[in-house]
Amino acid sequence: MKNIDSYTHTRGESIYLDDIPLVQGTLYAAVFGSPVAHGKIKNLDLSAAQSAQGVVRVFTHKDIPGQNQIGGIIHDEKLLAEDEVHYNGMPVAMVVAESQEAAYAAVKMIKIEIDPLPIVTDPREAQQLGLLSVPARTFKLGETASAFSFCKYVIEGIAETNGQEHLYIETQGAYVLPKENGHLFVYSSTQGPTAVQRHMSHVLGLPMHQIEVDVTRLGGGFGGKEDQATPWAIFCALAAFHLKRPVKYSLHRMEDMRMTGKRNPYSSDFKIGLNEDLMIVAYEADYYQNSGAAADLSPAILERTLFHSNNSYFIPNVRTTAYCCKTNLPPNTAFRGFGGPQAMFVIEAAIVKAAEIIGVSPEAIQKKNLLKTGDEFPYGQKAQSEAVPCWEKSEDIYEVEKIKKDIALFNASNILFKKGYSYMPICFGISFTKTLMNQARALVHIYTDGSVVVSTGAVEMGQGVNTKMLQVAAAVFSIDSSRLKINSTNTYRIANTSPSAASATADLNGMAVKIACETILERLKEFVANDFKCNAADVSIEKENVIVRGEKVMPWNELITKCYVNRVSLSEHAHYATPEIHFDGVKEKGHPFAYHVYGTAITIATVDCIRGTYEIDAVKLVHDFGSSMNPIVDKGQIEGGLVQGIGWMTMEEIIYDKEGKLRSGALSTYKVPDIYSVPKDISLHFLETNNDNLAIFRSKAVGEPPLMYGIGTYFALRNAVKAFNPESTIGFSAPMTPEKVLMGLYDRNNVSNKNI
Ligand code: LUZ
Ligand code: MOS
Repeated sequence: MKNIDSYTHTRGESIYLDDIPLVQGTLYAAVFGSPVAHGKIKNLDLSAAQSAQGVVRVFTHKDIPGQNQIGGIIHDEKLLAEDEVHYNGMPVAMVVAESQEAAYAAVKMIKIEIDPLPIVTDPREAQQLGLLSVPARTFKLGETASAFSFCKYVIEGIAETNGQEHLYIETQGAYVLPKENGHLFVYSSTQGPTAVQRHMSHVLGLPMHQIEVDVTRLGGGFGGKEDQATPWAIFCALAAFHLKRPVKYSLHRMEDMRMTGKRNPYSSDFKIGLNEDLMIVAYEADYYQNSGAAADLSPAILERTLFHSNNSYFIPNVRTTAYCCKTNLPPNTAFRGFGGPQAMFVIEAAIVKAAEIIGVSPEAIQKKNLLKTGDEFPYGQKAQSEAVPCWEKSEDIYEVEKIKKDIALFNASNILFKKGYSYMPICFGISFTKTLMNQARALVHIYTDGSVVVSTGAVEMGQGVNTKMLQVAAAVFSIDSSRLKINSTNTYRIANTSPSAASATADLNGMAVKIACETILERLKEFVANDFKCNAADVSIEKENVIVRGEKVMPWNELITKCYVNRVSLSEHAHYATPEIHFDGVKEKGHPFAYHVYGTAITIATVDCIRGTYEIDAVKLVHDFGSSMNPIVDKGQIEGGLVQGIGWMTMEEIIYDKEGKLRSGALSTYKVPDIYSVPKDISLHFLETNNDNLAIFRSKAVGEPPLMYGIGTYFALRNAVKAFNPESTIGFSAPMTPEKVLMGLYDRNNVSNKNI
């Protein structure tokens, strides 16, 4: 099925938050954020703002009727500051005015006096000071201490990854309409409609049934709207609640960049032990996660870091510890991969460093240690499928030996340009790590004309999930896609949704759609069987025709009309909960994932050794799709994820100064991949596998895994730098910006990105 949004997208007719026709009387909100990163509020002077032209009212925490609390996992985050501020940009007050311009103008008139408190921006420093949002967690398999003593090689090091700005094309925003009897209708650009509803209910002191959250689609989310869409919706709701007028807030890009959290930066220590056959025998890592000023989703992200410490490798002895370090930066949050990519960078760095010291190629170590079916992950789950087929297929179809020979030849005959390559195998666990979140619901109605409407908890954010939902219904009913429509995601139609996240949205909601459609189909078949005096098993629907014992007896719409006339229900609401998964957070063991997604990327890059600039020549992928439901949609996810991963690993550089002020807060200072930074060649091989029956129609989740292919780019570039300067001490600190490449080429102590 073609992406159902393609027609309106290409014509510019798709409706995003800012396209919703305004209701008369709409007011506009703007938030005043703290100008400093840490301190006690001595005085807040709102008088000028309050009397400014067009201003209706200025709100502070004192106007909150319920609890001033929006912390999702732990209750450590206020919607509006009370006595203290914890990061630069932390909301302190909100202006509501007759126009967006008036609201912004009044925000500038707010005066605040703050007694400064010490500012911490570095996660290791925070850990030293005991500033942890949650206690540290440790995963263990085997016994590392004794295992290291048997290793021929033991290598230690440090690996760091910086944050990443989500840069969804549509910024955060919401539009809240007060209805009768205290009912609030909420348009929100959120991945988590229920999260918005739940927190709004706490802050306003309203039962959840008073709050209806509705989402047609997002212009991108990438995790940035899993939790952090919530405050903007509550700001609008708070004003709508008091003023009984519609209130809208669609953030300016620079407000969004300054006030919202990003991918968590990590600084990590690793220790890897290998035997003489290059088998990895033991691995230890300590992850210092920069969580920012509140926990937000960081504790869950930290957990996923621990789940992915071994990437695609089997390691019999593992000890990993992760620290959720509290700093004076905006609370960092979910971002495609959710802590997994950060862990995978560390083990890849460990392998590359080990290879250099031992004097072998990294792929010699990588290949030897790939996961096989039955291997145990450090958290107790046994692999139900394996990393080997993708790797072997990539060697085979991409003629790797020739690639290596060509690169060697190129490097031998060029002085000013050098090429490097890398292998990047990936393994990503599919399911929310919190077992309870792995549930979804769907509502399916067939109307008397035979047309069908489907509602689910899935949020469309460009990933094509709505198209997949309709594919499921079309397949079960065997009807034409023109009969199908998807409804907006709405908390009145579908309650208690999990956010659209964890790559699991199509699986969870698709399974619910499948169950709903199958239940209706059974009723339809029973009706026909009754009518034709046969068994339901003798009845089928094929391409819009009812078939009884091989014969067409009536078309779809006639069937539907007859069922209606005979009072057969044509609607169903279904629930799906992933079977088999569980996790014990005390023992840190269990079976948290429905299945794993695998793949391998081979990356080739060229460095300009005078300028430090580079190009990605090719990324050649073999990806385990199971059996893709929609290869065009899935290819889009692979390409987009890859380029987003390359951006994170190369040019995207978030810089906070020592005062906790964002210095890369605009698109002029924060470079994201454009069409020119896309690899010249992206080859993609669809590997078909059929071991994972918890994927919808065996079509494996594809949202997050491809981002991690981008990690290969870091190592390909590093490899090219080493080809120019074998003595280079270039370390493992992403992003690999051209400046860092240049310093690596000429070996001026590699400078880490954390402190400027
Ligand atoms: N969100 C979440 C996620 O709440 N739990 C997860 O396990 C997860 N994984 C990936 C992305 N978002
Ligand atoms: Mo996400 S990082 O799947 O919201």
